[in-house]
Amino acid sequence: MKTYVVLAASVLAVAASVWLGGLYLANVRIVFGAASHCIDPSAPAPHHGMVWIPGGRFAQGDTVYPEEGPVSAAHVNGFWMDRHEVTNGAFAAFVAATGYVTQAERALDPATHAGLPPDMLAPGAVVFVMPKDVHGTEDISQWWRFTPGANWRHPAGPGSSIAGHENYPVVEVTHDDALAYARWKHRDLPSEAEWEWAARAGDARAGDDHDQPKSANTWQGIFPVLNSGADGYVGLAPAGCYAANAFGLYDMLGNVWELTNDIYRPRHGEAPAPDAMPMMGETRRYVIKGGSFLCAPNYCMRYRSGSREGQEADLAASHLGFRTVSRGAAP
Ligand SMILES: [Ca+2]
Repeated sequence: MKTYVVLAASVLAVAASVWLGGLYLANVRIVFGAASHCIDPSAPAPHHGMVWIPGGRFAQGDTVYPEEGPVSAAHVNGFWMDRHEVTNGAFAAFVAATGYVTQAERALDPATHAGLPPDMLAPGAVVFVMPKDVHGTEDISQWWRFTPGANWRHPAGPGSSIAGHENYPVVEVTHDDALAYARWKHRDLPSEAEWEWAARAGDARAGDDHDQPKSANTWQGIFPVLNSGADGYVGLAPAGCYAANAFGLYDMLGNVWELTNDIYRPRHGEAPAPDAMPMMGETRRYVIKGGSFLCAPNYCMRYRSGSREGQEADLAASHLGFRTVSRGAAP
């Protein structure tokens, strides 16, 4: 039997949603630190906020965790890509225009989720809650909580809000939600290779720099109990607060994990694992990329272009978002 706690085990980065006295403080800005200025997502930009990613050949993958290998030759054609993660404001415009209801706002069908306890069939999502202390890092239920009522409007559960956070990345969305948004924009989600090449920003070699990036929203300190906020944020950051890469893309590493359109396989070039295919009581998994603001040197060193995880298709999480691509003509 596969519970949602186990399902969430593939999601190794963690959301820093801090609850204190009932107040949601996930996105508190730390005034010290090295965060640069943030972009204005509403500012005019070519091709509706997208940048052109030229095609290229590159060595896909990395060597830190088994699922990143083997490093394999890959090629992608040129495409347009959102220069930053899709924001709450942009997603709200989509919902207002279409009436779309996200998966976390709907109850699960017990017929397709046999074995889940009733309270986990309720509308909700998984939320990171920073523990005061932990007993090792094997048991992720020490900081991940399935939270009824958590969704993109209430990313830490009932009582939390995105008010004033229109420029923050939308979270608690699933692959279906992200794809629905993309289709509404006449766009698509990136493939894993497209995403990785875009994050590589023209460097065709497999990454040999495995250090924590200096300009990205990641976790400084000892995960999951101590985050110094040295990068300027202890939780989510607004989109575009750190230096863009050479392609002009913001937050490809860190801030939120980003959904792709590729079904997760345990290794590059291998057939889908049996558990990657939908089975009774289980859900398909999709590749997510880039790590999140919860990736730390002592846990989940996935703040790299070659890192990857498999995310359950219908499981929304407080550290997971997306950006879109368009395979239109070159500029
Ligand atoms: Ca990101």
